[in-house]
Amino acid sequence: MSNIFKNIFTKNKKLSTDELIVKKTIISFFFFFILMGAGFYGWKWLRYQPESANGARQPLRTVLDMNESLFRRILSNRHLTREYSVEDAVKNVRVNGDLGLKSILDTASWRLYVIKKNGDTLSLTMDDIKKLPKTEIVFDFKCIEGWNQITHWAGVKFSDFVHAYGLTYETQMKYTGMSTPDKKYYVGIDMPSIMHPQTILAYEMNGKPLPLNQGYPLRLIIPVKYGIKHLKRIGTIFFSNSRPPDYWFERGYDYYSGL
Ligand SMILES: Nc1nc2c(c(=O)[nH]1)N[C@H]1C(S)=C(S)[C@@H](COP(=O)(O)O)O[C@H]1N2
Ligand SMILES: [Mo]
Repeated sequence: MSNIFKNIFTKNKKLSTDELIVKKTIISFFFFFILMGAGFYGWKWLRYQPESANGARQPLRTVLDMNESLFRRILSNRHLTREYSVEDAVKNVRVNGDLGLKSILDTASWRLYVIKKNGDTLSLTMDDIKKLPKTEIVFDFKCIEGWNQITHWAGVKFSDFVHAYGLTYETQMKYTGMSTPDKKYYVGIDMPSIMHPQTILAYEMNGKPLPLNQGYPLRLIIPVKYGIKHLKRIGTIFFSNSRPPDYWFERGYDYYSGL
């Protein structure tokens, strides 16, 4: 036995099949234990790292942020989401979250409030929004929970909206924030994504006004993002250079949530 050990680790020695098997087994075990140890100590190390603002361990958050900046560079404004034809759109559109939709909506007094940088607030009715050019989009809506469906929406391009209402200065900032009228659901979106040519303030689904549970009277449709960012029942819009609060980010999801 001791001879085998001596032989297999002697340099340039021709080994028998049995000796080769023993040698490979020893080497495999050696690396197996090293990696086990590395995994275990790595995991222990991670557990003692500080938490980032939203509860993820800082090293993990750093990697997520690196991914975000990488994808922002790759998926620039010119990158378009695939569009489908209207016949491809599903008729029974799934209803997912209802955060911020549980309070009763007073449709007559609903306004879209847009907070400007100089402190003024625009107060817009649906008619103000509907008089802008109407765009349609049919795309594959994706939820991070793992489902997707091809859906058909119509409304006003966000980029058309901000220019029509003199919000050009605001769009020089880094982020747009949005919330439901009761402030129970809110999202923050990076400016390149909200200004993307396929991002719309939608008021129709399948050619009809949005149903209440799908965000009547106005919701965000932002095909470059996962479903969590498509805020239903918009109440207020504002702009900021720091990240606006984001409901799911506060619960550990990726702030960018880009596709
Ligand atoms: N106000 C509000 N908007 C919301 C949500 C919510 O809970 N409340 N859920 C989001 C999530 S997670 C998804 S997947 C989509 C679902 O849109 P749908 O219900 O029209 O399918 O809405 C998003 N917008
Ligand atoms: Mo979702």
